[in-house]
Amino acid sequence: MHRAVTGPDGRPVTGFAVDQTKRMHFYAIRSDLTGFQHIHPTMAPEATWTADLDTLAPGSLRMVTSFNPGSGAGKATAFVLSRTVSVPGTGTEIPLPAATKTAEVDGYTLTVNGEPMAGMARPLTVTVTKDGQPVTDLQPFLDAYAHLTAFHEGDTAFAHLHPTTKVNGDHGGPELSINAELPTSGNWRLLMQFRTGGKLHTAALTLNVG
Ligand SMILES: [Cu+2]
Repeated sequence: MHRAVTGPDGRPVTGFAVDQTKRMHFYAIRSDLTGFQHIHPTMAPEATWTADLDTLAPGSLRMVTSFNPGSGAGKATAFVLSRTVSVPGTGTEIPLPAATKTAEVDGYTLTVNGEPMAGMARPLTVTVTKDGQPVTDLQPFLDAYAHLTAFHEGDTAFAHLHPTTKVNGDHGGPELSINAELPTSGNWRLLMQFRTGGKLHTAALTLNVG
């Protein structure tokens, strides 16, 4: 896939600020909030961005990009652009799992505590354990011990949650503090990415926001 970002003057934007170690973050999610992909496109000299997506299942897909122009009118402003694309074929919608406090992935258990409220910044904690023991060897991923992305049920609205835990070497965990600010109430699919032993893991759960 190839695309350019066009500025208010109609010209391609070529200067991008680094945010969480990357100049552009790109996400894809299906309308049923499955099939999450988070990748980092690369920019060619003519300001065209290229991203390699995994194979897409048929159905409706939301694509989201976030970036900070490094100059011009939008300098230092975080932009989120999104569009919906249709992947041809017969797709199956998977019902959204019920809201839970825990998610399992690759032998890890992530427990989310807190009471997120729509439109308010609220603290959440994510605790990472493995075989019942606290995990303390989280490695930095994009300048944090976890990268959390959330998509709203129904309209696939996008939100990004920021860990406030400072990064200091390969020994993050077991508890991560998150500043959760989700704009609307209802169910959000929360994708939690973290790294151990050089491997990236993605845990997911449904978070209910009051
Ligand atoms: Cu990213």
